Amino acid sequence: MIVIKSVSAKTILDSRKEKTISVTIDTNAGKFSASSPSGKSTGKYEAKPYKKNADEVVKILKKFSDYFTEEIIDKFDDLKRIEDIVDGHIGANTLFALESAVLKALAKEQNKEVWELIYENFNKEKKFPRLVGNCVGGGKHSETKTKKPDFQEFELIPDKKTVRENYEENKKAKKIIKEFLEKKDKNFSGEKNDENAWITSLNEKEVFDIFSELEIPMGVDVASSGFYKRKKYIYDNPMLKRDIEEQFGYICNLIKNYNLFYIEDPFDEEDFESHAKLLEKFPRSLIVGDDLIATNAKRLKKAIDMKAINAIIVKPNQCGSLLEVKRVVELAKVNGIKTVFSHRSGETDETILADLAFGFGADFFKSGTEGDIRVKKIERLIEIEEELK
Ligand code: 2PG
Ligand code: MG
Repeated sequence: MIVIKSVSAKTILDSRKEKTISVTIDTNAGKFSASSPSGKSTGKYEAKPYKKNADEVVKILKKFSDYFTEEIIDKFDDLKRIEDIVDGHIGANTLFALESAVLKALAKEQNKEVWELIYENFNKEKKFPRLVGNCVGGGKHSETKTKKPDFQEFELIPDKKTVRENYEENKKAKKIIKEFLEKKDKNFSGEKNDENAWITSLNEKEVFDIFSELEIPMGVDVASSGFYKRKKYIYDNPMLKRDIEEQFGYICNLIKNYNLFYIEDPFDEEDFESHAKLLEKFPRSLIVGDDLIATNAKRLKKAIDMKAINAIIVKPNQCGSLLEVKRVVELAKVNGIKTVFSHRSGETDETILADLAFGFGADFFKSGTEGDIRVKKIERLIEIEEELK
């Protein structure tokens, strides 16, 4: 059992050089730290990352430091005690970092790995998630003076037996895609975006054409709320506007023509109806809700009732609370909704996402294929995999 003696926080820089938060707790089992990532294409329904801002939260948490000393934490669900104390005072990023640090302490004290605090009710069979690897990027994650795809992420989703093999496959494929881009994109400079995906001036169809050469199941994060304004999807490459129906038709054509396996946020975050229409038409593809659901059990319930999606992105810092993550995963599992645990575009070297994904029995794990902080998370999954062999 864990007793928290004190809590402190500091700001650190994420991979985009923006401020985020790192929390350290001092316990009877030692000191433990964890940090939180942050998103750029954030959904409207995400919980606020901070009460005001990261610096402010450092001060607030200091005030709370002594409040935790009475609480005894013995199991995952005891995170409730933490939430009861800080609820409404610190924001989602800080809560996620704090709860992550608590889980690390608890695992250590019980001589377990973090995933072992969770898996019994969720992943008894110890299955590993399949990697969703961001290979080419556009949208809000790619800074460029030339054109770029309006869609945010083009993913490769290999289906080999192990995480290691899928990771190797993604790395190899990313190099091959680079060669294609060098040939087909006269503006290609070899630069990478926020998530270490290739920056290109091609549009989404041209990227899919290239991907089709590889015969690896492919996916896309349209992140369409980012370019939906006044009832129109505003495209830049080429410049045109699509109304809701035209967007629906366009997405259907892409799924058909390119045999897309995975489609995230194809429609605005308010538009459950279009998602439902799409799922009805393509029940064998994964229609994935990210901004649409924002790791929120209530919104997931609505999506289930409306048959709007068959897969959901789980980003713990979208809601902050790991108990909410648990509720979301429970609801998803009971209703046959696949779960995709996901990194954020602004990341830190924190790897607890891998433990959470494995513990909760995630079906997929979305992360970049390159860049230390992204690779670290995949390596943590591989470590768990190889330790269990
Ligand atoms: C997404 C994510 C991660 P962000 O939209 O799925 O790839 O981006 O962290 O910027 O919300
Ligand atoms: Mg997304």
